[in-house]
Amino acid sequence: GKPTLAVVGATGAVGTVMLGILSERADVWGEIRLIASPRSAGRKLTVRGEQVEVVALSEEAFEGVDVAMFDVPDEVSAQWAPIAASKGAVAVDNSGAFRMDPNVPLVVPEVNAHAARVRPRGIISNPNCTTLSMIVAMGALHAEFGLSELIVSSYQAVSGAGKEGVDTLREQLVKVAGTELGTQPGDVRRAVGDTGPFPGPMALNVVPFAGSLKEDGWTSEELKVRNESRKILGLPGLRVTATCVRVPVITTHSLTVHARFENEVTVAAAHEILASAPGVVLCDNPAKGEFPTPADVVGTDPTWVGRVRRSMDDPNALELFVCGDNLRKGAALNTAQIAEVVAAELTGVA
Ligand code: 11C
Repeated sequence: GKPTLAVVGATGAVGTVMLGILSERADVWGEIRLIASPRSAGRKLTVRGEQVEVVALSEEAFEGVDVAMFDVPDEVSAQWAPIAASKGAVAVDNSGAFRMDPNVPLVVPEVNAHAARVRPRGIISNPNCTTLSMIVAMGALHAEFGLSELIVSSYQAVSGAGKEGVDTLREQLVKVAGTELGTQPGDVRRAVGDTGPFPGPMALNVVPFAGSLKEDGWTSEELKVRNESRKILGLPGLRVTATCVRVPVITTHSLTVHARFENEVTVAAAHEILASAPGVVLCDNPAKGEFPTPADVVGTDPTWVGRVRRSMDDPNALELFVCGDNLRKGAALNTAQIAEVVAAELTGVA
């Protein structure tokens, strides 16, 4: 029969998008069991057009489960993904708890689907949404030109910080709408008051900080982009520098990328690769005002690439602007794709 899927964290920002994605994609699943904290148990959510009652997270909840997706905080995954695995499920985890564990593959199906087969702990990790928003395009260019360095800046949406992030921006936008704020130092900060999960106002502003502070002034988010890109691409020595910035966008992360390659590149060759790469849409006609923006990309599945230029001072380097929906490809969609790779393996289709 078809494998049983568990969705752990079904009521969160990513879980909510996941239920929509599971309802839209080719249906490879038998039972879909929805699991959340005891607080949410008993709620009914719609998936595949049917009402399903949420059950509380417990060991018994994993009985008979073949694949368990986790969209929960790091500490919840750290505790429960190994329990799901011990019950015989393959855990597909979207937290940061296992991504850099050498015994846990970090998978983006368009780039390294083969890695999903070797999972000594019974756990597969899903990358961070910022890494995911560019890595499909970078993997395609790497396969052709051989990547040697990435220098990126992110423009990250507030939904990366969950529902609390979205609520915070929406409340702040109401407070600044129709005012003349944004002309004096601190006027926006005073008007919005509580900055919620962000270290500065998000309305009428950009904030050069995402995640938590780590060594030497880097943020967790910047280190994740570096470490995860290296692991997914199989390039442990890749030079990567990231500066992560939060912007007043609800959903869809964007990045500017300076990508340096082993070989000389041309825009024409890059266009050809990006236009034919699975999971990538090339949208690059600036003369007609055509380039990706979060407002146009949100709610779509692919990685969108535009503004492709060859560096004026380096024939081996490209400059690009990339957008990807951080809740879809950046989280739920990639997790669903990994789970489908596992389902195909379990049912002997792959
Ligand atoms: C953000 N990328 O935009 C983060 C959220 O490692 O999965 C996801 C953190 C993670 O705030």
